[in-house]
Amino acid sequence: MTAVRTTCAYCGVGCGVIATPTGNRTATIAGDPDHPANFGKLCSKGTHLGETIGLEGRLLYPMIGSERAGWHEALDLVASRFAATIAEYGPESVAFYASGQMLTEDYYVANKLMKGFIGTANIDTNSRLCMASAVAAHVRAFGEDVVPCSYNDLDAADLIVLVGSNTAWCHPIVWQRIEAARVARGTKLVVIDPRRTETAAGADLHLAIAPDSDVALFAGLLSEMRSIWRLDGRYLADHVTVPEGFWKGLPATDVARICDIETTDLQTFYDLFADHPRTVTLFSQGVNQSISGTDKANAIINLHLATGRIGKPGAGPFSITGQPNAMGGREVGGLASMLAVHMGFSDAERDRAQRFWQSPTICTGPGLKAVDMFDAMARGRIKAVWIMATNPAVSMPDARMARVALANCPFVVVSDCVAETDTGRYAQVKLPALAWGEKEGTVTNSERCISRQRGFMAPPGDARADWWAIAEVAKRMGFTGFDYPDAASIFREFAAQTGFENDGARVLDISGKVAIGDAEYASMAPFQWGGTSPFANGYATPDGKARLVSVDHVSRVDGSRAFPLRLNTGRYRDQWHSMTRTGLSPKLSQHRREPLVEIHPETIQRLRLSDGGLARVETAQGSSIFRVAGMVEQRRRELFIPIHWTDQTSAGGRAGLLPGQDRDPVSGQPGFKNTPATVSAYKPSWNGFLLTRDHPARPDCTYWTRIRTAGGWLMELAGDGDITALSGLLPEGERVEMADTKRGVIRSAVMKDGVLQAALFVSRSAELPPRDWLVAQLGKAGAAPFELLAGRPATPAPDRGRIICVCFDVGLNVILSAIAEQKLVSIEAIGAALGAGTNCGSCRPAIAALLEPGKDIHHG
Ligand SMILES: Nc1nc2c(c(=O)[nH]1)N[C@H]1C(S)=C(S)[C@@H](COP(=O)(O)OP(=O)(O)OC[C@H]3O[C@@H](n4cnc5c(=O)[nH]c(N)nc54)[C@H](O)[C@@H]3O)O[C@H]1N2
Ligand SMILES: Nc1nc2c(c(=O)[nH]1)N[C@H]1C(S)=C(S)[C@@H](COP(=O)(O)OP(=O)(O)OC[C@H]3O[C@@H](n4cnc5c(=O)[nH]c(N)nc54)[C@H](O)[C@@H]3O)O[C@H]1N2
Ligand code: SF4
Ligand SMILES: [Mo]
Repeated sequence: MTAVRTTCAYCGVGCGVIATPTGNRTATIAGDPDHPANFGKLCSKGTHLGETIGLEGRLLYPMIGSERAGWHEALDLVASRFAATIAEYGPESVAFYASGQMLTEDYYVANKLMKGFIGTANIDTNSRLCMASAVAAHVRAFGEDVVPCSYNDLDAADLIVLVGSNTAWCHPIVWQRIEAARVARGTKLVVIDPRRTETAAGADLHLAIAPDSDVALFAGLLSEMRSIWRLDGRYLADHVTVPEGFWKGLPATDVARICDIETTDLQTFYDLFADHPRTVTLFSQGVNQSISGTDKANAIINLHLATGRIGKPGAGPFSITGQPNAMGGREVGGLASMLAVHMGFSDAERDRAQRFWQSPTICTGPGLKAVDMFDAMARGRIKAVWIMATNPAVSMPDARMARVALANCPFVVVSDCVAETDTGRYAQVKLPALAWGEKEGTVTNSERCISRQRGFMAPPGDARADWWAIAEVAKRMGFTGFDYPDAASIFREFAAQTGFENDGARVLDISGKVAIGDAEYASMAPFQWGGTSPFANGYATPDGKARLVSVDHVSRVDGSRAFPLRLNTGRYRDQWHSMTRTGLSPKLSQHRREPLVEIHPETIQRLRLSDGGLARVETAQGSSIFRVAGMVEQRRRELFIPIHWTDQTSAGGRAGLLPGQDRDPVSGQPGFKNTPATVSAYKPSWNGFLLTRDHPARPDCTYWTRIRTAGGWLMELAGDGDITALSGLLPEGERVEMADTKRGVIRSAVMKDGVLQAALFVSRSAELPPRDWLVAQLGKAGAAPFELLAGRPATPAPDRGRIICVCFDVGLNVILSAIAEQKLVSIEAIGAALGAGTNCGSCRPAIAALLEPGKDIHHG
């Protein structure tokens, strides 16, 4: 079968992928050597896309309640309920909650329907939780939401500053590009992050600043550059408006204290910045997800404007996007705070949009932002909502409140490709969407490069494109202008809108593609809008000048005696959000098997927790149980937890329940990274784990988590009380066991024709056998029953240790002994000896850490 060029399903780097179908829903995946985002490389998530394209767990048919329905019936119901709600309560009583994982074509149709036809701007997206602060900062500084950088600026920079970005894990191919620049031209790297991440570990300088002290840091840096005459007076005079009192408002002293870093480190940062005019400052969620997120982003942009480090090769403030199409959503106008194609809500802009759409009405002003939208549902003001390609019951701040809101909303529609999600449980109607590898359309990556996602598999069941479902509902609501035969026709209309009465006022203009034919769309190569210097002809303000913005450098997150610690949340290298897709991949599930709460060893001791034990993390919003991991990489009194586990995969590890709804006043983006919290030991009366080939049932115990393995599933379990009922988790079959429930021990294995089907280990002491060998036996014959019950082979093979390289299955101990025995001193030498790190390269930072003497390798 023929190879298809498409774009990766995951992050905003937007790597080109070549997928070659090899059978029924199987494909080989390779990087596209011609794609300008990755030139053939793929990270671990992209590399293992092939493990996620089966039909396990897919939503294949529309569902009304718990009944399978036909599309006609489902669409009629959605249209009639929306129409009836609008008729009775007005357009403001309905909403769409969309996502940066929709394609531009899907997003365009959703935005047009809501803002032009239903007539309210109550369409917001998960980008509110992700990019909204960067968007707001761009608009304040540049007059338009345009990222002024491109990836090739990273190749040309002499200094790269990463702020609140775990690039090595979350944008691995951009990270590899940064590494290449460091090798090629000695580019200096500074990482600003409270945690010593793998990104920070290899940097020239890591500033482990106090949470939310970024504004002080960047305002301080700007003040310093001014006092040592490093501002670009010419650039300021020609291209920048400076508000009154701006310079007076900058803090000059106290910066090291506010940031809680050494003055010498601060000075090193100042010196590096002063000495390297070609600077790129790349930022993501440590900046955006803050109650001062917009000010943080503007503090960074201010610095670049005032030093003239923008619009030149190798220089600029670079907000990197999270989702594959976060940028496309911003372009069409999917945020409630934008109208369409980078226009706001002035009379002229609304009139222009209405004439373009030839729509019966137009929204009057901004709509409800995500948190306000869910709040309005909770209060009964939003009575019908359509959620597309996002899982807010997991990902909203104070997820318990989001669930209360969903439960209170009379009509909830959920479009997803997965049948069972935490959000789907609240839906009256579920609509089956096409998934990656089936859908057709475009995405825009972090550097404004638009590229095609192409299908290479037939749509399964009754799944249909999101744009199609939205257009069908629009037609059923009696609206004209939604007769789209295909994605290409929508793309042409979007392209036309970007150029409509634009006359150079907005940088976003792809109207050159208006007349693109179907064949040309089918073969469209990636292209960047705005070029490498999008503001070359002036900024998108009336006077063509950018604006410095006065920022507030005091963090206002208030703790209390009950919650004296700070809770930070974020991502793991090999999982994607609520794990609906990466969770299907055994390879990707090896990197982290449980949700950990990372805590400094001193804090662990002080709070009498046990490293490797369980602990309950609690905030004013809720609590959840995590596995404790002692990490010297954490600041003291700070906690870090991952966002990936859901009700589908665990009873615990639920990050979403913990952050509050406090948000940035300008962007409305929640402060996910700095929540007052506390943590206490949870000491279960027993611990255990279960291995099964069949999809395991939900156990009834206080703590469990489930992940995929090559042979089935691994579940970690812990709880209180009776353990006898746990044997019920095992399937029927020949059982071999060694149970002494009185003493609190169960060791059982279920065999069929000598093949291990399942195994259960429970212990009232904390002692349990290691998992790796047993995991490898699942679904296989060969191990003797006594070996299985012992949890190890009679002649033990050397323990490989935790898997570091998922591509080649190379364990920690294998690498450590190779380093020691073969005297390996570089990542390259390890690669040559073991293969580790030579495929996707995502584990290279972890391997680098093993080469650092004295490094804590326990969880790293
Ligand atoms: N593996 C993987 N990659 C992903 C994703 C995924 O789910 N998994 N999701 C994608 C998406 S949608 C997004 S938005 C991106 C996010 O990409 P990142 O922003 O890189 O990821 P996060 O882990 O959310 O947070 C980044 C860092 O911000 C730090 N931080 C916290 N508070 C502060 C602070 O006050 N100041 C500073 N300077 N730093 C702080 C955290 O310690 C953390 O290390 O990743 C994308 N890529
Ligand atoms: N505490 C905390 N919370 C956070 C964050 C944090 O750092 N900390 N980060 C925030 C950020 S940056 C983000 S981006 C969000 C992400 O949070 P979510 O958007 O809620 O996470 P996903 O798991 O990516 O949800 C996407 C859903 O869409 C489905 N899907 C995939 N493709 C399609 C498609 O083409 N059509 C349809 N209809 N469905 C599809 C998937 O199966 C999945 O169920 O989380 C936010 N929440
Ligand atoms: S960096 Fe990885 S996840 Fe992101 S687009 Fe590229 S291959 Fe996909
Ligand atoms: Mo995101």
